[in-house]
Amino acid sequence: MFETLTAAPPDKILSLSILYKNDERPTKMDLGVGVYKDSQGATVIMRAVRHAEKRLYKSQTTKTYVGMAGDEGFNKAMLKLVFGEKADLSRMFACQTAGGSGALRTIADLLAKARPDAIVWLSDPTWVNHVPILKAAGFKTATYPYFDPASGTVKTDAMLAGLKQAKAGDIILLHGCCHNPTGANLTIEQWGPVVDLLIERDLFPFIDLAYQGFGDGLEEDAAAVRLLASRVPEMAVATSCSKNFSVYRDRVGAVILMGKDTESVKIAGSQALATTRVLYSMPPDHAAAAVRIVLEDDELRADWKSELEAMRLRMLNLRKGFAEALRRQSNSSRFDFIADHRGMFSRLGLTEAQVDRLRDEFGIYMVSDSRFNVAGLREDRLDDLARAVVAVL
Ligand code: PLP
Ligand code: TYF
Repeated sequence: MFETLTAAPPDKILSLSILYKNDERPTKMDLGVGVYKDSQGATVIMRAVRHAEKRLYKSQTTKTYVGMAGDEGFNKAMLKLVFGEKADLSRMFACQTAGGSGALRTIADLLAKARPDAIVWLSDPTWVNHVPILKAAGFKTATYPYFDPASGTVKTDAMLAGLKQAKAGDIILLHGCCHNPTGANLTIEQWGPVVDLLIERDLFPFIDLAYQGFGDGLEEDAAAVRLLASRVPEMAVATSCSKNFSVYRDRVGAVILMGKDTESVKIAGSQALATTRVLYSMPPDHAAAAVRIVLEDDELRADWKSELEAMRLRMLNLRKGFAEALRRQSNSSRFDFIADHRGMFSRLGLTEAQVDRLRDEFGIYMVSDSRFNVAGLREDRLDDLARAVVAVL
């Protein structure tokens, strides 16, 4: 049986962590995998989540199955987090999934049942797992222009022109905020024409929202999704709690569907659950229950928000500090875009050979496309890093 197989290529982001771990240089720097780290380099459990876990430990009396859609309190809380406290949820469906990745795959499978011949359009570039997930669901994919490396911004005109190549009924995957890997995002004003085009051309929005709260703030990062919800007839959103609740390994996210009416979204939701049933039957409970406890409790929610805001502001400061260090070391404004970007990542615009040199000569680890994790930067080593970058230019 197994002799028919050849080894799968390694995940190019996750495999960096292994290389980093095996590097014995004390000055090494891990700017690879997208995990938030504090100034000590630690990925701590958030205070409110810790509290909620203790509460859960004391109050939970059974580990029996929760249900197909997971924790319904969690699902409702996620809808409110994404669409706002006062949102009309009558055309919405949500179910808990195993991480944002589980949500992406569930939505992909659901859309493949609904419209198997559609093409899914992805930003150029996009997150490494988008194409494999969509291909696994049976979709053909195509790309629309997105990032302009010369200016570090979104090429909005080219993006709109590219999207015009899509046919009615095609699916457009968009990053709701904090674009991975580029860090370049549409302003809310720039979203307007994109939404107009989706409506005019009958294109289906599929939003990946993995970093709500890491960009401009919890509400601000949901602005594009909320704009879409106010205008398009239908859409799907894959959300993740991995980053904003720091519960990576516990695997919590949600599928959110918005339908034309209550009845159609109910049907679509039942098909989403039929999809998860054949994938893993039911989602894991623990951290979803903890997230629900945090979001339902005024005090814990406030504490979670303030810790998340501190994380966001730390990343913003690191962006400014790193852009300034690069300005000092390179005597140029070439890297100023880093301070304007949002979320966990930006790309330095280095070649693969230059990224290899940073790793081999300086012990600095980043993805081969020169994407670095902002949260992996150390305040006290920004100039060291900038010097190394300039040395390989
Ligand atoms: N989408 C994007 C753009 C991501 O960067 C990630 C990464 O963590 C995910 C989705 C899914 O993450 P997870 O499955 O860990 O929730
Ligand atoms: O892009 C990142 O670094 C995060 C983490 O297969 C990640 O999204 C990376 C690769 C992967 C799963 C998660």
